[in-house]
Amino acid sequence: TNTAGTSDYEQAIAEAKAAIIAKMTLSVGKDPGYATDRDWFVATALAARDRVTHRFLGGKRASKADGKKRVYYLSLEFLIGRQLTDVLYNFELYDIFRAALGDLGVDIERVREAEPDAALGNGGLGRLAACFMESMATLGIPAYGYGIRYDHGLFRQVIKDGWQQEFPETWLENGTPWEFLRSDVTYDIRFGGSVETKTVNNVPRFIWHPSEVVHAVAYDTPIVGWRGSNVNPLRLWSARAADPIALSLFNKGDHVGALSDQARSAAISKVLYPSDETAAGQELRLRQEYFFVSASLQDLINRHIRIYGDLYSLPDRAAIQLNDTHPAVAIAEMMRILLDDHNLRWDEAWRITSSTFSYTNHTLLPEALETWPLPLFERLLPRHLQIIYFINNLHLEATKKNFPNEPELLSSVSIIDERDGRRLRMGQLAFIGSHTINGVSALHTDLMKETTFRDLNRVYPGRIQNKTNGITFRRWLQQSNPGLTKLLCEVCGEEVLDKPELIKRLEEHADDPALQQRIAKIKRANKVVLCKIVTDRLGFRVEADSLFDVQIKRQHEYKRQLLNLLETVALYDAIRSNPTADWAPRVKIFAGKAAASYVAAKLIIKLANDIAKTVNNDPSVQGKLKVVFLPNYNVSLAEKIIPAADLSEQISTAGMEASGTGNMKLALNGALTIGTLDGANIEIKDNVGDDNIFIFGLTAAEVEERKRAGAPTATDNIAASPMLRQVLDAIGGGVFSPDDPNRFKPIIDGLRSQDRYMLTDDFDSYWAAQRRVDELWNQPEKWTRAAIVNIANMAWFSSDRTIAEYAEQIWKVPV
Ligand code: 26Y
Repeated sequence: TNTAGTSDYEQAIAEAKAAIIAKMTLSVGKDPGYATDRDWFVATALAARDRVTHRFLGGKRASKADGKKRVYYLSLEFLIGRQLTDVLYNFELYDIFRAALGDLGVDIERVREAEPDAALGNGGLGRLAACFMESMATLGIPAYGYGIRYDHGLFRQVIKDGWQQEFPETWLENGTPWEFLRSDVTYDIRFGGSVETKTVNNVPRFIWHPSEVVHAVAYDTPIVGWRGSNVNPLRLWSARAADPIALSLFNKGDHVGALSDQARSAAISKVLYPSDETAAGQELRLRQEYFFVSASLQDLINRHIRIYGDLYSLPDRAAIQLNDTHPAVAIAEMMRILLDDHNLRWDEAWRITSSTFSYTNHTLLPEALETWPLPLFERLLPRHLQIIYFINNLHLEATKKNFPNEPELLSSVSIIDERDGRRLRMGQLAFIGSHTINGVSALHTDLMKETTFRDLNRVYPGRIQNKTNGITFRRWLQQSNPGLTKLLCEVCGEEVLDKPELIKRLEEHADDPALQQRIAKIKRANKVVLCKIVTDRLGFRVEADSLFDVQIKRQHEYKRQLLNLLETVALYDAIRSNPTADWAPRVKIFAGKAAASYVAAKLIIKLANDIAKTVNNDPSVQGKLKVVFLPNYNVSLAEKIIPAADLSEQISTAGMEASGTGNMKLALNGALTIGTLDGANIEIKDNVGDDNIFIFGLTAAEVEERKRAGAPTATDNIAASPMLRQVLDAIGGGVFSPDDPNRFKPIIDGLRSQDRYMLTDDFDSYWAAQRRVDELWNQPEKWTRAAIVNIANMAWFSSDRTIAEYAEQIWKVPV
């Protein structure tokens, strides 16, 4: 209680109320009586932002003063989602603001929902960057995220007649209250032209005469760490033409032509490439990559010189992390700046560069490894190509010296792929220019060493490290599952919010029926919320007592949503032919977007929807099986599905999913995993124990062996499985597409001939694992016990642990 006789809590609510009303009136410019949900969101966000800003500026002054090493996280994607709850929750203001809004007659849930998702990413890689930003702020690591401020994030998915349609996403339509425009932080980004060679005092100098200049303008979004400990900027670049309008053209009457330069420049930050795992070889994408890399390096070098005077100490004061190869041109850009702008000697420049950069690899799929056609790269970045040639020559010379009798080695470690049309391999460039390269799960890192980077690992041994991914528990547990969080605080102590390892205490009570009932009740409440979303969006009901079996992730063949659909059809048949057996009543829930140009993945979405239509309208499986495809999967929808899930589908072909992070979010929220021994599933299994996870299918080594041997073939597999044969016949014969019986023939033909992702090898084992799921589900105490053991053993998957490892072992910054 304070002097005025009100409690601090009441006073905090009164202050929040006054702040929100002031923002509504003075910044939004509305009378609260006429405010929309969106107005309330803006006013609330601005009131919250004021608190952040004080901390933000405070934090910056502090780190400048003590000369700490900074981390720069370069990523073409940051999949942030909504920020209001993140900010309020991490500042421990959520309850106060909820009460303040409540007093004003406004439901905070509705205010929350008025915020559009910042969907500046495709999937796992982008969301990982967002979790990492939050963890770096939480651990007090001075860090900048650098990326692109896309006007349009990942497309909005609409399902029409079962088909995916893509519509532009418009998160910035009405501006965003979170960002600060820094118009004073603007850099010239140059493209094209030619390179002039001069000799000055017997030293060759290279002068780049670009043909085009675009401006990069900074926008900062503050990222708040847990308990407001620290605030770091996410600095996103927006592209502008150097000249906003060609006035002479305009005055001559060419009103559109006068703006064409502006349009061409602004195109760079217009849209996120909606593609993951397939190399998008477009010129615009290379322009995007260089654009944000050049702006970010100019910015961090300016900062370094301002504080430390010269660039020799850069590696001691800056660690630059490349999130996949998308920013790998940074290696060449750093060399260009050091050589051409600062006149450093090559070996000095190379020492600085290669001791500052490190690179994370997120995939080994050949189609996802970025390469650029040499002519395109040369046209856009002629000076950078020269530098890359030089890097490559030195690297090949050294390799030749160290491995004199292995000429084949040279072609495999070269940055230039000479095979079909000469191409630049960005993975090779990133590897050679980095002091450390990391994979994102134990298996993935092992496979890096054995496959894609085997030869580079011989040439530069010891550079590859593992850093198993993690997720921020603030968003994926505390905010998205308040019911479970409350229970964890009670059972494990409040400190669990700061020390996730204390979740382990839950396991002591795994056999306690009272605890089991509470956990089951929390899960059921979360499922009721999801049921309402299903009814609102799809117009039919699902039963909260069914097993919620979820597969939520980008739509990709290697992730094998199709395997899940085959099992769905088999189950549908089996239930109809044996209706009285002990089937666990299930709702199969799918959500995920396919890249707009990915025809095969889009056809699988259609198949899911066609199967859903048939199954959901068949009275003979009522109460036993439902199929749901929730459209427009995004971070916000994930926050609703994950706490409501009972079963987590992680069923990629072993060796293909680098890590997965949805697998971690689901297990942390008490879903049991059905999965292959792939990516981080293996480490989840190691943590939760074999009895609390449903593992099936070939191992990565067995997959390799079968591919090598070419046997058994899909034909052999199908011949050996009557159930699989029946499923393929049904789908291929048009049972789910009577209006177009041949619709799914390409899918079925693909399975019968090639079966690139080995669904036919794993089908029977998957079916058997699903029946083990049924069996456990029918013993609710045992199921809940397993769920408890899962939750209790997930602490290691906190991104705080991951980031602490990066900090200690890669960046060498204190935590
Ligand atoms: C080359 C370009 C078109 C491209 C664009 C985006 C290539 C790849 C990507 C995105 C890849 C991605 O999201 N990878 C995922 O990274 C996660 C975080 O490490 C992993 O958990 C997940 O297994 C992996 O597929």
